[in-house]
Amino acid sequence: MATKERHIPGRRLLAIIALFCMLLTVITPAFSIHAQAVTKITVSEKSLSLNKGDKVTLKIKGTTKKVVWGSYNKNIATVSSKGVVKAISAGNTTIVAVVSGSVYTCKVSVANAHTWKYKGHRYQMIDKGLKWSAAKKYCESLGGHLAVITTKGEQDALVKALKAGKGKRNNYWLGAKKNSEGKFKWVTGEKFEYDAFAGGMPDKAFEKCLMIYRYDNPNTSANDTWKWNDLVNEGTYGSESWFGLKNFGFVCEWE
Ligand SMILES: [Ca+2]
Ligand SMILES: [Ca+2]
Repeated sequence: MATKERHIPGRRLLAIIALFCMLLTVITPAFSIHAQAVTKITVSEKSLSLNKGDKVTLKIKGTTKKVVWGSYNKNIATVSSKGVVKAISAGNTTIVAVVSGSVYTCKVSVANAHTWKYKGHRYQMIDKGLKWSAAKKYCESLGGHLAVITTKGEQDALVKALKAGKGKRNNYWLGAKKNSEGKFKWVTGEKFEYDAFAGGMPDKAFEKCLMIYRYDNPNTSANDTWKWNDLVNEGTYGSESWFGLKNFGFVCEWE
């Protein structure tokens, strides 16, 4: 009696599982069709602003189908079969991805990178108005770090680039920040011994980040051209129009 009672729920369970499986078989294709109909296919970036030599990987979202990549102008930027865009020379082009006969696009603008080399290291000035902390991450995302200027020779190479440069910003971030004791530390851990501070700088405990002036700031009595200054992470000094992120760029360095 007890055995029978155990068997009956067992069979019912099997029957329910079987029915469920049958239902799944019927329902699943319907769901797939529905999913395909509503999933929008997109390119991971609608537009890219690159410097000559930059490489960025584009991805197609919303499909697992074969993607064929192409570039309207391969003299400006090329794209590999895996969606790796390489900036070749200054200008504008469009990268296209063809999926099942439909075309998806990403507009690419390439600028002449302002790069230079010194003792085997590569440097680049980037005219993007980022906070110091974001600029630090940006250089790291490119496999480098904010520039760490530890000798007069390295500073002279930077000054030469600023003199000759196409960079248009008043101020550029460098890779040092004050620690809890108010002492500047380079992001690479190199010793902070050499410096090229403007007269009277560093001057404020709350200004934790290091920048270099591209031109003389007319609001200070010292000649600041190509000299260093401590400033807040946000790149501002009160409401002084000399500062603010729109007047900032930064310098990346690669070992
Ligand atoms: Ca360095
Ligand atoms: Ca300062």
